[in-house]
Amino acid sequence: MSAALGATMLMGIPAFADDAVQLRISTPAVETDWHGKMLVVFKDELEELAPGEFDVEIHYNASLFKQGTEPIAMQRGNLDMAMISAFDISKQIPEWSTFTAGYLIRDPEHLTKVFRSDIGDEFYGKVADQMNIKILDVGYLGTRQLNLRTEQEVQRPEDLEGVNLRMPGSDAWQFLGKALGANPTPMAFGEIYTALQTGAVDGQDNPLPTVRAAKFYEVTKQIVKTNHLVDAIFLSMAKKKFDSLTEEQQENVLKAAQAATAFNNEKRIEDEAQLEAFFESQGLKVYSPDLEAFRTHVQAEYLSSSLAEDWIDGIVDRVNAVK
Ligand code: KDO
Repeated sequence: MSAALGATMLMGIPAFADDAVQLRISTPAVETDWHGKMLVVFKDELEELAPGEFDVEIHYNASLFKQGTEPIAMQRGNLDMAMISAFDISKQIPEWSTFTAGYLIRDPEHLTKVFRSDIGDEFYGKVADQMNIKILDVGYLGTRQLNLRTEQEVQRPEDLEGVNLRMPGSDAWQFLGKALGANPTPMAFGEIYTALQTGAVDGQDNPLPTVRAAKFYEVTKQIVKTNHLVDAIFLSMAKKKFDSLTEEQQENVLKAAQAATAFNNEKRIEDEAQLEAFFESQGLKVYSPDLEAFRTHVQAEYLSSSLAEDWIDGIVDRVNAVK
């Protein structure tokens, strides 16, 4: 033990061993959103399971890597961990765009069951083999809803014609915006608030807990509960890093990841059930549109798209069959 470490321990201040494994995590999330807090749970849980063995550093607000560049940063050995989306993965493994499709996954329970089934094993295996990224667990990011600064009521996809809807910057995200009937505009998460405030965009889509955590309700007038995507976030580690851990450390990392996603999922589901009242108290209109019209339109757009050409035969039926 080094003299410095010995001295710090004597003072009762937790210290990391000289050889603690550094885990740097980068995320565009704000610290107060549930998946932001989920990373703290991961860190604390790991510290409890393996005191002093890991030095977890969390970087919020895309301060370390730009949104969407995390997989490449992990692949290049510049980043240890991130929460990546099916959209990020589909850039490198096209069949993953299956999980970017609107109205496929039914609810958070279905999401967890799908990824803890043989479908998850198969799709995670591809990410490990083709991207050198180890998915530790799936978390529920929430069900995406439309959140607009305009006042015109939206009941059907036609009502979104000409509406400039901010969507994250990748083809698969832009496709989702188009499939909803809107005019999608690519933009990083960190730029949304100002864009809504200045009118550079007419709206954005995100799950309700994120609309609150990022304060988008301050600069918008309505929430249209389209439920268009039951969205996932995959807590992941560079495979090289994961493989460098001892078997016991790997087990502890996986346990900590599961505790973290369980915390996130529980809080998020609880919040989604009660946030409507909060937004109304802030003066927003919150309502359900013609869901059948949205579902039919979006599903037809996906099934006839070039994205679906890359989907594995029978995957939609397999996902639907998970009960
Ligand atoms: C967003 O940019 O709208 C999004 O919700 C996309 C997700 O995949 C994820 O990157 C998320 O932002 C960030 O974690 C910020 O909450």
